[in-house]
Amino acid sequence: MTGTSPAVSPLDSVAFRRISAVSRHLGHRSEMDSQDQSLSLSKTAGHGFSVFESINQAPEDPILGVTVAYNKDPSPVKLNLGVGAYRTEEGKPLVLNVVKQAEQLLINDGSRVKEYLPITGLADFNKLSATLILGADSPAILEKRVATVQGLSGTGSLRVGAEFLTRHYYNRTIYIPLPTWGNHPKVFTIAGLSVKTYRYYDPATRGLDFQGLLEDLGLAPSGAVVLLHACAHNPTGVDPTPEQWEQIRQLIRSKGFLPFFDSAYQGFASGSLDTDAQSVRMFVADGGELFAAQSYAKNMGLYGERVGALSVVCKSAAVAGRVESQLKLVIRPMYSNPPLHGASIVAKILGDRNLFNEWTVELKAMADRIISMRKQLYDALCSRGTPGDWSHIIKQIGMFTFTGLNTEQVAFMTKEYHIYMTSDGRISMAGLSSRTVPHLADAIHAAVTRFA
Ligand code: KET
Repeated sequence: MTGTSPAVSPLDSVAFRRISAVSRHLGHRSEMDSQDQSLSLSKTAGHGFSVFESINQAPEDPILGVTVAYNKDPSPVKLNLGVGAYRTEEGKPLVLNVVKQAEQLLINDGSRVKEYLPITGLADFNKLSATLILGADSPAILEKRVATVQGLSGTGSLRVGAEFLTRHYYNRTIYIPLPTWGNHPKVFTIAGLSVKTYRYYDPATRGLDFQGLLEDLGLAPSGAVVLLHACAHNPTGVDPTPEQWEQIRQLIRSKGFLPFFDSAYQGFASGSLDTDAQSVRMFVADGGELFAAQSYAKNMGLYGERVGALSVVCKSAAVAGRVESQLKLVIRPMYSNPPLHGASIVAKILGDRNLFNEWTVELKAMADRIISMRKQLYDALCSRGTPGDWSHIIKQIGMFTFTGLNTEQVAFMTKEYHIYMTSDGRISMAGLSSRTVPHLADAIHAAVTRFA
């Protein structure tokens, strides 16, 4: 009770203090006599006045907001090529057969309970995840110098890694490619890192700006953290060649940078889990340290299960042990410990030779379908005589094509053709099917000829 007025309840007075603080922060309100404001608050309490009255409407997320807009569109021909989520030839979400089998095995196992996992997650899952990305014969694993914790898919793993770096690493600047996945700068900034960019994509060649990359990283202060997409760079679909990776590795090591790999598409780029992990493994082979965030959203289709991992490759087992102890202090106040179900599915699949082999076949089929969509879209544009060179559609790799379409063309395609994609012209090839390719090709043709 403030005691200023008998009409003001304790709740009102708390609410008043919060509103005043927020208002001062936002600079929204003019100074008002506090007693008057308490009284006016008490009058309106229970009649629709919210303590959040002055809050602004936030914009939709640039990627997930595309799905929100798509869902509102009643058109029968609408097509969602926004979010990177795999669809079948029939345009339906896919639950992998191995995932169904693993879930059945889990259900049939009467000994399973729903106890909390440790802060670091499911131990088997962590071991198997490190092996998946680093390779079974990785010296770092054999020497026990990898600290792995289960994370909330790729995003959560990146976030935990970033928070750890803010607390324990001397250089709090992270260099991210330009462009990159739209959530990267947000995740790293909110974790307390300072975000800078390095050139990555050259719109003129629709390929890697390798010279720009080397120049920008060459000028970065030693010790900086450098974010690298392990494969299938999002949104560009442009990856360095193995020779270019080797040059990047030499530069990173010579300047004492700390590489932080984001591996959200292992198996999706080439169809091979090992090929898509080569970049990471090169950096482990030189004995240096690194971070790697893994996601099972795409390669196992476990999007909504939120299952991923963060591995920190260290110089020694002793350091890895201490790093793990500190990762626990990051995780505990954030979400306490990770969810059980998704990690149990992954551990079943990775830990069983037959399920693992079946998974690689299903994964390859998804990757191949995407590659065939690239060919079909490319052919469809060629046969329409659509102005421009569209060969980047078949050269780019992974889930996305970075079409080169501009914001105006994208808006036109959404309005006139009900095709939904991110405003930077990225399309998810995994959302296409043989049935929908002609519709997309018509739309691109119309957009390109109308807005040259
Ligand atoms: N890294 C990259 C490069 C990435 O593209 C995504 C997801 C993630 C991490 C995180 O995924 P998670 O579901 O947290 O494991 N990208 C797609 C979905 C999204 O934006 O959330 C996308 O770009 O469409």
